[in-house]
Amino acid sequence: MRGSLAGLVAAGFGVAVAELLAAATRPEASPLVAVGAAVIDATPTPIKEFAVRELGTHDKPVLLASVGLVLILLAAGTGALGRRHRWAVAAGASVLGAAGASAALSRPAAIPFDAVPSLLGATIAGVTLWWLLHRAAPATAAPSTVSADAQSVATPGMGSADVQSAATLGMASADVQSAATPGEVDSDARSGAAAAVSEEARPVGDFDRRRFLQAAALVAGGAVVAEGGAVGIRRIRGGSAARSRADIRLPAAADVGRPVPPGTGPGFVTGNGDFYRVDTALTVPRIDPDSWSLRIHGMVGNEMRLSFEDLLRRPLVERVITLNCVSNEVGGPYIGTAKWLGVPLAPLLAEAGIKAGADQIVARSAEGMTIGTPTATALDGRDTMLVVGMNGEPLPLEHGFPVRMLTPGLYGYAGACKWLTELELTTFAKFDAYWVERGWSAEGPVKTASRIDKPRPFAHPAAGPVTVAGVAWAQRRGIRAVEVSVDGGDWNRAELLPVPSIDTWVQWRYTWKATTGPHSLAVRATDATGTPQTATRATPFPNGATGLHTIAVTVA
Ligand SMILES: Nc1nc2c(c(=O)[nH]1)N[C@H]1C(S)=C(S)[C@@H](COP(=O)(O)O)O[C@H]1N2
Ligand SMILES: [Mo]
Repeated sequence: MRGSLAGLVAAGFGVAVAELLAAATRPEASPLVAVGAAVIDATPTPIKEFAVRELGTHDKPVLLASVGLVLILLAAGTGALGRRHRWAVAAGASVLGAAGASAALSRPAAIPFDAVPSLLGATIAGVTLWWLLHRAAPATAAPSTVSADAQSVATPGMGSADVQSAATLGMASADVQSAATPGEVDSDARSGAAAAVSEEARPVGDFDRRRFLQAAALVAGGAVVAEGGAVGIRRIRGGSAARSRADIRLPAAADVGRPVPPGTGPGFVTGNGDFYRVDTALTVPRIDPDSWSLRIHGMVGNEMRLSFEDLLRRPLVERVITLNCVSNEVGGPYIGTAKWLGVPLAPLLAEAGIKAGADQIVARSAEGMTIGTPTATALDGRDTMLVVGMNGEPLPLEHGFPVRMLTPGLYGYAGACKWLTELELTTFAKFDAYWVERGWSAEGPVKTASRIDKPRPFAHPAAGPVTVAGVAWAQRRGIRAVEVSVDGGDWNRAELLPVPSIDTWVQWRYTWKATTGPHSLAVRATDATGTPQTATRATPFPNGATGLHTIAVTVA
């Protein structure tokens, strides 16, 4: 127990100091975040899919808690083993330090310094544990003295005054007996005995429980102070990113495109707070727009570097565009539509001068994501842009502040890098981006799909006319028709509500004459080229789910 406790508080202190140093210098060097991020990157795609599906937005807290649990077990084990074998202290600290440091260094945007918080924290944890175990160790003395002293403790009234007072503190005699038994010094049964006995009268061979607990409490207090400091610094940093975001006055768009037409239903534009979020970032990157810059390099004639100001000085466009995630299951929630404000990418690339053969744009983000986008999609007339505003506000921190990319018609993993810092012109042959390395398709065009939002699955609508409604999407192609089938019967045309462009979802509705009993409702969309959506079920991996969204309802 004593060893495990020492291990826990020592590790807590070391980690807290490491977190404090990281918070004050490079947040990405935090050992917990770095290990968590390394775990995310190393996790096989099917397990990642499972986690996103089963845990949703809780996936990250669950991951961090798991990392914490492993740390707790390692720390307690090291402490317990370290009581007998001091080499275990050095070994445990080395393992933890190496894990944190190598995880931090493995981050794509790492610098050598990122190893320092982990190494320092592990050293502090090791030294602290050594010291605590030293305090927890029995005093050394000749065995004969041990039994003599022990005897006196065990026999109330026949020992020194100190021992007597110890015995009169209400200790059961059994406790005193066991405290007196050499070789049982590790047992928790002696509780209180050593604490009650003064330093001089302390039986040799026992340890000083009070002194140990005081030391452990001191270390635990240090951990709380350091962690509090880390949290405080993070909050100040986060606050300053949020403040600088709040201070930004985005210029008006020079070209506002087609607005959302009248006649769309509620929810056509997704509010920023309701917009789905999918990324691998354990902590939301907090970037100061004043120190942000974008580098355009690789296979270009003129390498460029633009500040946030430079970007805002260029003519901005405003477009309503639907963004969706390749990991979305049939009928799933990872899709949203927003009014985006941004700088068109094509003129920027023209200034940079793309070299022949550069068929891939690799976008890099502040925290090291890489997203590869076909160069053609920036040049074929679609509204591929560097986004600075979302629904009339600066880009929210979670959605890529200060600048993200957006490519209409591509899933997010292939065209929508958040927290953007770099665009490198290269080729698909030369470089695999993050998700492509993990088996996802190099190009990610959105597949035609549709979803029933009303009624909800397993709802109990009343018999009679029931409005069946939802969305369908095929960005870049547009939707020509949506049809609804009841109980596997004929396909009935749904009414389509107006849209601003082919790059947004379409809202549809169909009035169903519902009859009492259980029913299934299915939806299918046909894109504007006349191709119906694929009815065959496919998983999101490797290039987007297919299949018809079908729900069951019981009409009352
Ligand atoms: N830096 C970074 N950008 C990223 C990702 C990421 O993990 N990191 N995920 C991508 C994926 S898979 C999707 S679907 C979209 C989601 O954007 P949103 O969170 O703003 O909805 O961001 C894309 N951009
Ligand atoms: Mo995604």
